[in-house]
Amino acid sequence: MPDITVKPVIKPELKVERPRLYKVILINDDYTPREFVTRVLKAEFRMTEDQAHAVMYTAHTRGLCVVAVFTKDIAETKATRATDAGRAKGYPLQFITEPEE
Ligand code: TYC
Repeated sequence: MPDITVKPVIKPELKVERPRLYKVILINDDYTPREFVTRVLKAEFRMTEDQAHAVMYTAHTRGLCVVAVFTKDIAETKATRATDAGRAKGYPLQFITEPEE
């Protein structure tokens, strides 16, 4: 009898997880002009006038509005840049980030 040893070949399981996404949320305030909020949304989040106006108006009437979702780094960078644009003009405009469930 030939001595044959069969070695099991174990294929490593490839587990690739999606990166967790973060929401950028626009917060309403009583001071920042609507037109300025719309302009920041267009510039920082590449929205059309209509999209930006709809997001601004939702935050204005409901208190906040989810602007978009990104990976953590991009969400934080965009929220900071958009908040800083308001601060540069003396407005309390605020964009925050929050992980998606
Ligand atoms: N509430 C502001 C005003 O009446 C406009 C505004 C809208 C400010 C949305 C912030 O996230 C905001 N001038």
